[in-house]
Amino acid sequence: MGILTEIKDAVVRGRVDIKSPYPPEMAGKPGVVELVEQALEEKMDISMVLKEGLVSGMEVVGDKFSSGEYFLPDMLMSAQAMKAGMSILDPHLRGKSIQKLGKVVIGTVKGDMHDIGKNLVAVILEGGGFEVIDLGIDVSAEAFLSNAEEHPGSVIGMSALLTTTRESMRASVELLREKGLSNKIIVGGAVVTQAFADEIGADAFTKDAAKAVPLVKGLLGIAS
Ligand code: B1M
Repeated sequence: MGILTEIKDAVVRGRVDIKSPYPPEMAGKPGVVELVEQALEEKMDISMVLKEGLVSGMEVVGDKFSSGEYFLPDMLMSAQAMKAGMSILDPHLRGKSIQKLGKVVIGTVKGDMHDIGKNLVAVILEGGGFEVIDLGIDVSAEAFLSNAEEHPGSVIGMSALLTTTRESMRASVELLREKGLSNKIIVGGAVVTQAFADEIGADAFTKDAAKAVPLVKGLLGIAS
């Protein structure tokens, strides 16, 4: 098995590290932490480790949850494994950019606790040279509004993973528009599409975290 497949498998099985007691049948075997470290030592491409290892593992977890094979605790264990892997990649994704290109205020919308994709977008934007203010999860429309007011000229980023919380995203965009704020808005997350982004009046959408940097540059009129 190649290292990327091993990382993917460890995410699917929720194996965080070699010391973890979970899953019991993998006792003593490396987890995401050791495997990602090994991939970095082998100078593997970071975006491949991210996409073909970690993110691809989470896709399998989603499918297993949809089909009833996995339950909430399984998803949680996999999320922990994914986060452990992300924390190792984090400094490599952030890069060493010193000069800030602009400010992005980002959060997962009200009612939604999913933060892995949002965190990824935040880290990649920081790596791309932006100052990122992360409001966390379950962010109300009012909180997006007050932050947009506090940081004029910032781009507002919203993430939603649930069909139900797409409506919170709509409400947040509507509130900013109603109050006449000129901040540009970028949206994303598994349930968001370009059509939905257009429908609610967002300025940009991407399903690929890596595309957030050129998109935000475009919104701020910065040449790529
Ligand atoms: Co949940 N969950 N979950 N979950 N979960 C999904 C989203 C689901 C699709 C699973 C499924 O049924 N197949 C489903 C939603 C169905 C729907 O509404 N259409 C679901 C459900 C139902 C639920 C609960 C309701 C389950 C329950 O309680 N019965 C519950 C809801 C809790 C809540 O939020 N109120 C719940 C809970 C959880 C956990 C807590 C266990 C855990 C989250 C842990 C955490 O985030 N800290 C979890 C997980 C892990 C998932 C899956 C398996 C993985 C999500 C993930 O992290 N993906 C997910 C299935 C799936 O998506 N395949 C699922 C990896 C991540 C990198 O991708 O976030 O899409 P993603 O981000 C991408 C892009 O979308 C984009 O960039 C990223 C990478 O390129 N992107 C942006 C994201 N945000 C962006 C913002 C941008 C731009 C791009 O600009 C600002």
